[in-house]
Amino acid sequence: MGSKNHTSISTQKVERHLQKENIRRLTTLGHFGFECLPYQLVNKSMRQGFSFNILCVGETGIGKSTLINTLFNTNLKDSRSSHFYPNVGLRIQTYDLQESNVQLKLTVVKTVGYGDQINKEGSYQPIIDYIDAQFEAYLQEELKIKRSFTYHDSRIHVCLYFISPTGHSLKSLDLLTMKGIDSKVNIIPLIAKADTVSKNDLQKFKSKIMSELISNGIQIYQFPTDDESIAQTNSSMNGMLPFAVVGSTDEVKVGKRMVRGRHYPWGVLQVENENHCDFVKLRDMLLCTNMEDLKEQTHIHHYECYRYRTLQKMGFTDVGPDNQPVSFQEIYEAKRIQFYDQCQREEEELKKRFMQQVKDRETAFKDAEKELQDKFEHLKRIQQEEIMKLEEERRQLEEEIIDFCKTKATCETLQTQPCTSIKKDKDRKK
Ligand SMILES: Nc1nc2c(ncn2[C@@H]2O[C@H](COP(=O)(O)OP(=O)(O)OP(=O)(O)O)[C@@H](O)[C@H]2O)c(=O)[nH]1
Ligand SMILES: [Mg+2]
Repeated sequence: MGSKNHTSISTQKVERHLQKENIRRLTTLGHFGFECLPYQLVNKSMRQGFSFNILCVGETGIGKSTLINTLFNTNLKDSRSSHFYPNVGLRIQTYDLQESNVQLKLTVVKTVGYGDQINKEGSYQPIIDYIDAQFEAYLQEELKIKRSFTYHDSRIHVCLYFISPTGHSLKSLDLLTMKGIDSKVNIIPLIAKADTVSKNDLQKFKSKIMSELISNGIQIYQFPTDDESIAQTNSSMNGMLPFAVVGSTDEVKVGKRMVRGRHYPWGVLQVENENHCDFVKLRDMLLCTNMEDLKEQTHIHHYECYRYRTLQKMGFTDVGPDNQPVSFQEIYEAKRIQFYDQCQREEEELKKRFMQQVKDRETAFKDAEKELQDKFEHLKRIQQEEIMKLEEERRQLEEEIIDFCKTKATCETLQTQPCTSIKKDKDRKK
């Protein structure tokens, strides 16, 4: 009954749309062949293969590699990370997987050293930078004149965020990172190593996490509910987030069967048993039901936001100041003129500044020259005065010498005169 109602509402919507667009609906008679279009698409996709890019964010040793191995039931050979990296890094690995005759190019990006630093400020920056770099690479490819049709799209389709099984609450780093990336990537939060939390605690922990995410305004990925066939499953799965997962590739014997699980002294935790953990739910949601939606959301939502912001920053817009549509060419022309004007203005400004600098230097040189000249004149004056003084002293000395000589001569004359008169007197007495 509900489904009938839904169909009639969508038919009404389509009718209204057709009327608005002035399109006539015709019922075709006979076979044309375009009913096979979906099969053509399926065949083409099968030939081309699929690609999926997962980002795993979580502390060192939280179980990222084990979970990815469990998801794809393979050993994707990954070395363990050290706890002593000074910064957070990323390890990127790409694999070609095949299931039946479907090829999947899987890229797994994992954090390295996440949460190990004492100062965790900016720990999420390398993650944001990586996501943005993939968007930028895609945008650059899109803007190329000669585009590559074999371009490998490396945009991140989903971020599996591994939460520590503290049973308590989210760490500030979890909140900061998720807040930083929630507008760039579809986040699916996971409680890692959920086998370490009891069933009761797990429920409380899940509710606590969700309420913390909501109160901090963090947007996580919601499984879509617009497709009737999966709406019910998806909406019930939305209510079970964050998924409590356990990873293991070990085969354990349960009864007569070998299952993947973790063997404990008190029993076996079966990874694929929905009563034991949410692993199967995650795998179904991620790989079976919503992989295409995750990719679509990445393209039409997250990438679109990045593209919009980047092109707007570059000055591109769809409408002019008068709210009329403008073409790419018009914007390019306007930008070119604007750029040319700006160059001219900057050149003028540069010239002016240069001239002013030259003038300033000239004035400074002139001032320095004048100062030097004044100093020189002053020294010259002092020297001349010194010379005149010396000349005067010399003249005085010479006069003194002359006076002295005169005095000396007079003295000598006086000395010789008495002697001669005494001698004359003596001669006379004789
Ligand atoms: N109890 C429990 N242990 C797990 C689980 N998943 C992984 N482990 C164990 O945790 C240890 C680390 O697991 P990894 O998968 O290497 O962790 P990782 O996050 O990839 O570690 P790095 O890449 O070194 O950062 C291993 O000993 C795993 O066996 C889990 O769900 N439950
Ligand atoms: Mg690992």
